[in-house]
Amino acid sequence: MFVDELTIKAKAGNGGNGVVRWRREKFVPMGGPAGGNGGNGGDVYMRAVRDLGLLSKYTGSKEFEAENGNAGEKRSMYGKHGADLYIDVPMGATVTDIARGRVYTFLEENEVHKVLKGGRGGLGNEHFKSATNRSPEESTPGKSGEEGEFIIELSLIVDAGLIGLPNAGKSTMINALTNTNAKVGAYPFTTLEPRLGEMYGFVLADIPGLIEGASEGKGLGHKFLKHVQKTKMLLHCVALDNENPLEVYTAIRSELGKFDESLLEKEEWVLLTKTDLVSEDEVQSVQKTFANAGVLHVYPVSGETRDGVKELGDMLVKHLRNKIASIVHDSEHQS
Ligand SMILES: Nc1nc2c(ncn2[C@@H]2O[C@H](COP(=O)(O)OP(=O)(O)OP(=O)(O)O)[C@@H](O)[C@H]2O)c(=O)[nH]1
Ligand SMILES: [Mg+2]
Repeated sequence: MFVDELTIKAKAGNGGNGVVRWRREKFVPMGGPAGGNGGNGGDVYMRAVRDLGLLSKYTGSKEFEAENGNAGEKRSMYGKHGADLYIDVPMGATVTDIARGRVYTFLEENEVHKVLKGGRGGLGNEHFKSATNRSPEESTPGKSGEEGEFIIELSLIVDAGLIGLPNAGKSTMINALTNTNAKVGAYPFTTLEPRLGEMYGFVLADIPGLIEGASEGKGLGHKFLKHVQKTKMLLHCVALDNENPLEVYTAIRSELGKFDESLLEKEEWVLLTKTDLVSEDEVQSVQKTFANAGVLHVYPVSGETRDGVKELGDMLVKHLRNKIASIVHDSEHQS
């Protein structure tokens, strides 16, 4: 399951207590103060890692604690410091410390922010020794570590979203184009949650199948159309074993438009999938039908035999690179 928002609790370690101890020497009943200071509690850090699916792994364990410092010891020895804790968050995440109102962003791999400070260790009685007080009975307790609740959000910028009817071959296609391993099934709604794959640094999302009525909540559609809104472009899959591919295509377009008219403005490439199931003539005739309807970016592919997949991947990467270059160019000109 893809999780893009999660709330966790974390606590830095408490400082260890300072202690009251006395030097023990033969024939000296009270050899002076020798209680050590407590160790500091561990701090809590967050660290960005390259794992977009990371948040789903935290659903069982949402509470994190750094180690406490140990109490001071006899013979003036410090207690051991508690170990720091590193919580991994996916690269691209924004983390909000709810109570303190602080916001951290994690843009680079291995970027680290300290989010909670451990409590300082308390002072042992040796610390209070002075010319006027040679046998201090005083010590102080360790301070508590900071606690906090954090919202981790991953507002992913998906470069291209694969959409289409159930069984259109979307999962097969994301598997062929990226490093992911989406479940493929010969039945509708195999995919229940969006799934991400990476292709030369670009993020593709396999969106669960849409059906007529999706914009009103039929099937799984409604919930996932908001993910479609966030993508930079759409890869609209239409299987060639449909009786009338153009009709299928138009039906999905109409659902997109009903949900959000601006989705129709979003750049879209049509992938005519399952070319291996029909003749070459058939492929060409469907392409012609799309062209006549004014749909120009149409690419026939087979996820099964991988015919046309490499060419499609190369074109897509090149296109996305240009697209980003032009966005950067535009924003530089505006500022
Ligand atoms: N012959 C052939 N079969 C394909 C091809 N692509 C997918 N299939 C088959 O079509 C069925 C559906 O494929 P999926 O990739 O699961 O389709 P999907 O669009 O992800 O379906 P949902 O997740 O249910 O929306 C499976 O039985 C696949 O093996 C293809 O290029 N050729
Ligand atoms: Mg699927």
